[in-house]
Amino acid sequence: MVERLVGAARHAALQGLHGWSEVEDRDAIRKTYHFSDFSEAWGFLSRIALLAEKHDHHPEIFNVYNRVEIILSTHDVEGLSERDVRLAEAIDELAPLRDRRAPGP
Ligand code: HBI
Repeated sequence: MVERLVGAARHAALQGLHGWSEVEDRDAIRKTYHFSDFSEAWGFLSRIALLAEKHDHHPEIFNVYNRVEIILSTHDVEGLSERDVRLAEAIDELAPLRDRRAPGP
């Protein structure tokens, strides 16, 4: 049973993500990724589609040429859950370096 993320657990989960921010008018998170061109952006989207099926969790996707915005929330709880955090981390692993956390020392 998935639960809505609230309180300290929610705060910690959001702190652990890189480049994701809370959507203003609903309980969801968003991040924009940047690519050289449409083909690269679409390659990323194809990989996200496979990831979404693997996680049984599906993002909202907005694409304009070389830019991809992803919004994550969990329908089942009408808000943010651990499932969104896990998918956000997995999507980041597919992202170009410029949109990822800098590697540690
Ligand atoms: N994707 N974003 C999102 N939120 C869900 O609650 C969700 C999903 N994909 C599949 C899914 N739930 C299934 O577990 C069923 O609830 C349909």
